[in-house]
Amino acid sequence: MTCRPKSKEKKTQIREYHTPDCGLFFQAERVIFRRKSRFQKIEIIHNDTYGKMLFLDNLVQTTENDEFFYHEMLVHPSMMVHENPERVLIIGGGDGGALRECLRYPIRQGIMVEIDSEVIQAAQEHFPWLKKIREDDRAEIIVGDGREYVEKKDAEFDVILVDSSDPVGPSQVLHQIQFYENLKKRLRSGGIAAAQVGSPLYHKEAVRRTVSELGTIFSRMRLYTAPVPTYPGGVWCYVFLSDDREPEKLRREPPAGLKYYNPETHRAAFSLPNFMRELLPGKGSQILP
Ligand code: AG3
Repeated sequence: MTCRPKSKEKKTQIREYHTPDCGLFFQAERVIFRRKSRFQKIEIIHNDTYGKMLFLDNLVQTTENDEFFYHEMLVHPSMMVHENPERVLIIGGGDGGALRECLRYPIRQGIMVEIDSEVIQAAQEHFPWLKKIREDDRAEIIVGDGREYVEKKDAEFDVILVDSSDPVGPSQVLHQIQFYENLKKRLRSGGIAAAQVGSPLYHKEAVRRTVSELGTIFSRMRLYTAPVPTYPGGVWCYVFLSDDREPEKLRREPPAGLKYYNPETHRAAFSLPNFMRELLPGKGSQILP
């Protein structure tokens, strides 16, 4: 089926290049917010297909209509496997989607450390969930550098989630081995961490390097995957990191109201296609028992 463009009228488009010769474009019915912060260009547009969309330096981060794929799969695999997640830390994730998913559980505290206060402000104004999070006493939002936070603070967490941007560019420090060494020190025993690690197609070498390094820090490093329609290549990679937990044992019923995550999508996420097995150290299979 071919689709005709909506109108001949010239509207603003944001184009995200995935390689020098391909990418995705999104037509802005309205530009809702555009500003350069100390760290990056922040834009929120309204697109009739995806709703409100947040871009940082021209890279799609969150859209109202497909954010659930990404956030549910970043958060729930770890939260469902941990025995009793009470304290959760999120590094990055200024739009609040990851924190919102954590607050579906009866946790005691969820802390989000985001470096760019202007991302938080813009998201709070334009994405409905961040306002609600602000009213939840269990949630704490800190404006600060996540890398320094895991290095300097001595707090400990049951689950730590890294919701950074791509493994290339300004977020690169959040994909480096030193960051994960410090992050591990912030995990309580039995703790689990998860992180997004990029596209298996377009960030292949970065994913390969990250998983190989993480395999030296955590005894259990599992690569998993989920579709995210607006991200480059439509398929995204995450890692599940722990010293003693395998991702196969789910400890509770999933919270109500999820749109993507369930025990079957959980299992399926860890079953890797061949080209992704190739990215693993030892190139092994990691099919769950
Ligand atoms: N963090 C991962 C964004 C990766 C998108 N990459 C891209 N469009 N090239 C998303 C933050 C949402 N909480």
